[in-house]
Amino acid sequence: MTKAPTDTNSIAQGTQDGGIFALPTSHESAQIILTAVPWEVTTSYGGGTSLGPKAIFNASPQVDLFDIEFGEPYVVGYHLDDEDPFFMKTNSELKILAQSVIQNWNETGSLSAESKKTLEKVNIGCAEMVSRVYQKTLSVLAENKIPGLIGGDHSTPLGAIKALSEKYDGRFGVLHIDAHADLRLAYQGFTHSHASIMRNVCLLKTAPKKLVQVGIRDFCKEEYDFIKQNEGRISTYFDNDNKTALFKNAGWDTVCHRIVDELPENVYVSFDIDGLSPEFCPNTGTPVPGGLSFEQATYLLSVLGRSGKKIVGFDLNEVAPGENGEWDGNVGARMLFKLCGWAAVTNGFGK
Ligand SMILES: [Mn+2]
Repeated sequence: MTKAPTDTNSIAQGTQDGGIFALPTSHESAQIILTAVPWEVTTSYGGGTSLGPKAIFNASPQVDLFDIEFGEPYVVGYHLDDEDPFFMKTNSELKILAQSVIQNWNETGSLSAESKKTLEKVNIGCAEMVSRVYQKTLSVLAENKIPGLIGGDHSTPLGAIKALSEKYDGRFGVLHIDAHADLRLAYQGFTHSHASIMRNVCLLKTAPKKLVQVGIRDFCKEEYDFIKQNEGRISTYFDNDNKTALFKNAGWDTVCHRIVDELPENVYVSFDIDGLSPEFCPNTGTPVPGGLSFEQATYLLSVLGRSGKKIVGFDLNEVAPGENGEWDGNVGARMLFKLCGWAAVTNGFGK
């Protein structure tokens, strides 16, 4: 079932006086700048990820600021910028159009002339979202701050990764934690589908030189073949292989070091919450059994954080609160705090 998002849920209408994690920060003083992109236009299954940023924000004051793994790097400031109203407004408009395209396709197996026009309109709107995220990320990077994005569905970080690709001339890697390979070419006709994000990353003019995927357990033959054709450039740690290693008594520490060793010096982390076991994200758009435990994911981040490599940016996406879902936001806020913390530590902030 897909719920139509409303435009009455922007973070600006949150109930708290403080910022995210109840930190009294400002854009000027903070070293990590978070951008909310409440967007789920091409969501194909469950809806609600456009409400993810608000759910994470609302749950965030619960997170204790002292962290046993990295102490108190939050003192460098994690600031959530005011939301660009374009995202929520356009998301509401385009999601209805995208659903009509999906419905036409599902019912007839092809697209009518009218649906093709609608599809074109959706694709143009999605390209505008990517462009806004790109411009925003460029401006954060120009201030020598670390960009973090809160989705929305997984189509949202493309513009951020594009900005980093240009800054580093492709000399960085993407650590992609997800249930899905997200390597589909224009899924359901949508150029900027959530299911195409990493394919679109690979298609960037200056693409990151390495993509390392973890937790992947839902993918089609086309995606599997694409991974095999791009050996060296793409390393996929399928959930099946990771679990087999664990069942045969390899330690998770060993698996994590293998994963992190594949990454270059500079790392962007793209974290789809459905990489975790569904018990940690019951309302996410496309949950899949299996996946990482919360601690396996945070341990992987800690191995990365202690490796001497640098987190140059990150996103957390596909968190959806559901009907009365405080839990998804709670898990999301805690994972976001870990991402912010390791990004701060690996950039030498807060030491
Ligand atoms: Mn996913």
